[in-house]
Formats: sequence, C-alpha cells, structure tokens
Amino acid sequence: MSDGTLYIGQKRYSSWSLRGWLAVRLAGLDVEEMMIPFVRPGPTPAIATLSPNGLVPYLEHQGAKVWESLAICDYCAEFEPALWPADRIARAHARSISAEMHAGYRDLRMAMWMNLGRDFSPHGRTPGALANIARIEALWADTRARFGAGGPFLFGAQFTAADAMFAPVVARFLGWGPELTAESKAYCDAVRAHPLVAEWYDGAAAEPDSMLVEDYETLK
Ligand SMILES: N[C@@H](CCC(=O)N[C@@H](CS)C(=O)NCC(=O)O)C(=O)O
Repeated sequence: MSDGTLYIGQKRYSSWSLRGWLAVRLAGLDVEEMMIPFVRPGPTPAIATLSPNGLVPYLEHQGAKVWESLAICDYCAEFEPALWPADRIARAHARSISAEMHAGYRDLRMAMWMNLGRDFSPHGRTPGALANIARIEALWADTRARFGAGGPFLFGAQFTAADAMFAPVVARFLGWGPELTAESKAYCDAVRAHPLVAEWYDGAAAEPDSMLVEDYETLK
C-alpha cells in the first residue's frame, strides 16, 4: 500500500508533470503514478474534476493535497531537504530562479512545446521565445558561475529542485534546437543524462500511439 498518488499527463508532452515527478522521485516518496492522458480540445475533463487547479501534476500524499509544481517541490523538500541547496544564499537563489521559471517564459512555452518524440528544429524561433532563451541562458550562466562549481548542475553536483524546474526547458531546447552557448549545451546534456530524466524519456517512448495528441505533433 503506497502513501498516495501523483497524477501526471503524458510523459511525451507534460512539461509541468515532469517537474513534479522529478521532485517526488528525488524525495523518494512512495506514491502510485497515475497518468491521465490529455484530450484536445482541453481542458481534459478527468483532470479538471480531480485536481484543485484543474491541472497536473497533482499530488496526494499522506493526507496532503499538493498542486502547482513549485509547491510540490517545496513539499518534497520537507522529506528530502537536499532538494534545495543547504547554503542560505544559494537556496535563496535557487528558489528565485525556480519561481521565475514557474511564473514565466510563456513565449518559449507557447512556441516550443515539449514533445519528447519529435525533432522540430529549426522552428519555433519567435522573437518572444528567443528573448526568453536569452534570459534563461544568462540565468544559467550566472547561477553556474556563482554556485555550480563541483558538478554539472545549476548548483554543482547535486540535482536540485531548480534543475527539476528547468528540466522541461532543457527538453524543449533538445527538441527544437535553438542556438545555445557551449555552456548551456553542456548543462542540457547533463540534465538529459540524469538517470531520472532518462527514465522519464524512456517512459515517454513507451507510451502507446493512442496517447498521441495531434495538436502537439504538428507545427502550427
Ligand atoms: N502552474 C502549473 C501548470 C500546470 C499545467 O499547466 N499543467 C497542464 C499540463 S503540462 C495541464 O494539466 N493541462 C490540462 C489539460 O491540458 O487538460 C504547475 O506548475 O503545475
């Protein structure tokens, strides 16, 4: 008997689910994974009626109900404090960049949606998406320069909640191939090689064709 359920969308498409799933797995919570495939046009009725904000990821764990990926990261950090950097100043930075991710980059998200099974390069380079990418690259470079010594992730050797929050951005970059600095590419490669990220990609590849969503398979 597990301690609860993590509700997610298709691994191929659900960028926010990836964040919540990584946090839950990094914290080692013993929860069932329940996938509710998106239907289009949305919202997906089974998700809309289940989760308080009508969205996934949504976590039920030991009586707690947690929605919004950043809140799931914080909840998971109660069980695995290393999800955030131990140092106060690094932790403040990690929370700030994670909150910025959570609240922003809408142009990037609209122009370069996550589809782990497609190579959409060289499309999606709208002015807004490129502006978001420039900001993300600057933020990654600054974070790595200040806190990343000793490992390939944003805060060094430890894959933190901040890396979980940016993992879907990495997936978008790998799928749409925008021009990136060598440093950004190295960070993307490190995230893609993380065993949990690799496990998510494997799960996406194993999803049946019946879960494909035409809207996310074709360029607009
Ligand atoms: N801010 C939310 C965003 C969650 C979100 O937008 N989830 C999308 C999927 S990635 C969703 O559930 N969509 C419902 C639908 O498409 O029917 C979070 O951080 O969890």
